[in-house]
Amino acid sequence: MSSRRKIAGNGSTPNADSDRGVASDGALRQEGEFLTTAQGVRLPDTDHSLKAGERGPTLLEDFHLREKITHFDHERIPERVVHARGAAAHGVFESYGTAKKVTKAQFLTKKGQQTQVFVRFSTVLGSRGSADTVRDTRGFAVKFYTDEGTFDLVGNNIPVFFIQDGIKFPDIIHAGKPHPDREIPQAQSAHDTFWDFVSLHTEATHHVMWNMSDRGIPRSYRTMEGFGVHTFRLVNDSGETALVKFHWKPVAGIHSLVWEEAQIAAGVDPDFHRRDLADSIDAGIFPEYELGIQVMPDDGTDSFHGIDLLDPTKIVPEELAPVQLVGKLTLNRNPTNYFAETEQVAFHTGHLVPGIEVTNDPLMQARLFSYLDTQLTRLGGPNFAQLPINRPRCPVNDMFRDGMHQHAVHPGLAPYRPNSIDGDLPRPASAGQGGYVQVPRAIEGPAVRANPASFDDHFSQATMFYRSLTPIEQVHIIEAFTFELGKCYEQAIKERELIVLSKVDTDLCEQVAAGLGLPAPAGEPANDVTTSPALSQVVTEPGPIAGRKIGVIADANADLAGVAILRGVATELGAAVHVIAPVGGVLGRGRTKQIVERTLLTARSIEFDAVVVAGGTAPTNDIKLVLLLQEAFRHCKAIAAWGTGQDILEDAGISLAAPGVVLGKKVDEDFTASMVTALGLHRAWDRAELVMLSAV
Ligand code: HDD
Repeated sequence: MSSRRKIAGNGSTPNADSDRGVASDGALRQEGEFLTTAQGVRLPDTDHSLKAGERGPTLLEDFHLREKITHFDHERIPERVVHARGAAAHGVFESYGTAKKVTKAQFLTKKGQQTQVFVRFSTVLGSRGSADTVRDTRGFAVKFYTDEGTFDLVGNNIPVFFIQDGIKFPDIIHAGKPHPDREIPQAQSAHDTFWDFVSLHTEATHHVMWNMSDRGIPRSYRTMEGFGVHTFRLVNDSGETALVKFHWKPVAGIHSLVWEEAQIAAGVDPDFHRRDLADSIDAGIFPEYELGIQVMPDDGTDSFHGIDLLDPTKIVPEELAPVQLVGKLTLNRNPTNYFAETEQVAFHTGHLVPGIEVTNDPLMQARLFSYLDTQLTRLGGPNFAQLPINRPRCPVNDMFRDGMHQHAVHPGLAPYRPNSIDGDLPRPASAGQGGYVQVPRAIEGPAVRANPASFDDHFSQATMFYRSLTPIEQVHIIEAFTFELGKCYEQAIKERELIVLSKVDTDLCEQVAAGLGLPAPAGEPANDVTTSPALSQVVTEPGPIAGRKIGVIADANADLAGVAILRGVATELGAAVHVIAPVGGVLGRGRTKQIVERTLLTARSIEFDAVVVAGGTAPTNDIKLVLLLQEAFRHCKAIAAWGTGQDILEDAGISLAAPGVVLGKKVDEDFTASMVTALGLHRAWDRAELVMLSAV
């Protein structure tokens, strides 16, 4: 925290070299002790405008007033047309060296090589100020500042996309954004235009299944997968090519919220994911993800086991092409300034380095145009690559000149090639000199607006996804469809979407129809799909608990020594303990002293992965405590109590015999071990039926 507050420079000599404010990473810093104008002139007062007398009108000559207001008037830039709401972090990518056989991209080939990265996570539909936990796809965009130039992997947390051709992108986004008349609903797909579009464009079905699944409401950015979505062409040192899909695997495991939690969080803490990311990094619990690749032969067919690799609505099941791990990403530094870094970072699918090439996927092809284009409006001109966050960390000599916001002072006379004035520099680089030389590929065919026949299969993988999930995950999908379609006004749209679902899975369709009070249409879902167990995110073995939050209810009478032991065990494993008491302050003293970080007024269950009642805590009839415990119980989180804390659980209506409820006489090894296991399992899904989580 404190590092954010540092002010550099002593300000005694405004023009001293050390005080010019240009840092080693090229970023302009605001430094110096004294308040100045933008021109560096020191100011005596910024609270009173220059007036003709104390009660007189303001004078036009007040250059400070005009400069201050003018700058303020222009502080905002257009938000991203999609993915406007985001949070980001700096980090480092370390290569395992295992990708060498498929790519010559240096940042992937050398074992142990470290590359600086900047990662921005986002939702898609909401505006910049919208809530984090809405049901939506999440962006997972990674900028690798490699020695060979910047590589951007602009992916999502869902491995497929709504549409097969980028020409439909404005249409799907128009449909998903708020209705144009009243501009509601914000950051939601639960409205008529979204369901109108996806029921008419059935290629969206597979992506919609993922959105309606738990993947649409991740627990945190730390616990979601990332996917490059498209198939890329990788080229190795010998010029051999392979078709590859990129995956990010979170070390903390893949975990989601439940829908009620997501809804509560959207109101109680709209910054839920943003806060979690920043707090984790501040606490030294660095989010980590392993980069993996699925490698398919580049045999000229652009398909693998009958799956069209150019169709971005299809995955390659991990059982057919295992994900091979090639490196690890660690996010270890929060941005210093949201606007300068997170807002101004500009990703582009065309930011590629030698060894990584694109394919003919028509969605990818359109993206290659859109990302560069959008920055011109968003960042106000063609020189956005000079902004500190976008600046490559390798030599740049592009012969581009001038334009809005030009920061460089270019020497020389001849920004053209060849030239006889500037020593014929800069020179073109051959492939051997690190030049980006595309692998020659034959391109032919008539100019047509048409898809290959293989793109017509809109349902088989949607069926595969649904049938690969566990029953509780399927229940969540049924509930999500029932909720979202239940928010639509147009009967015809609901009926059309039910026809779509009838082609995915009969039971799914019937249950959603029952929830909507509509007849289920008969469909013909594929029966012969092979399931892919890797698609389920329910864990059967306890995973790591780093980054998890445990809320401990206690008061001055509680067994604070027990709280201290629990805190010690949790901290050792990277989890955090927060004491929740009826009122704020400090409990106890000495080695067992506990600072009250939340009161019953400021705490809500959604913040915690587990809630524990400390032995000795006095019973209270505060309804907020009952709500806290019941919510955590209903959301199938680990619940625990020791000693007389068990009575408080019972008083709140918690069944002590329910799965995932950990009880003990005191905080001993058995108790803490059971807690760690319960937390590592993420949820006690066996409890779901008991708590009627499912209305279906
Ligand atoms: Fe996109 C932003 C991911 C299809 C056009 N996209 C954007 C961001 C992510 C993605 C993560 C936010 C980047 C950031 O944090 O700044 N987009 C995807 C994925 C897609 C996809 C995974 C499909 C596989 N996008 C897509 C298409 C188009 C765009 C088909 C247009 C033809 N996307 C944009 C954009 C954005 C953008 C308009 C808005 C802001 C920006 O680019 O910088 O150009």
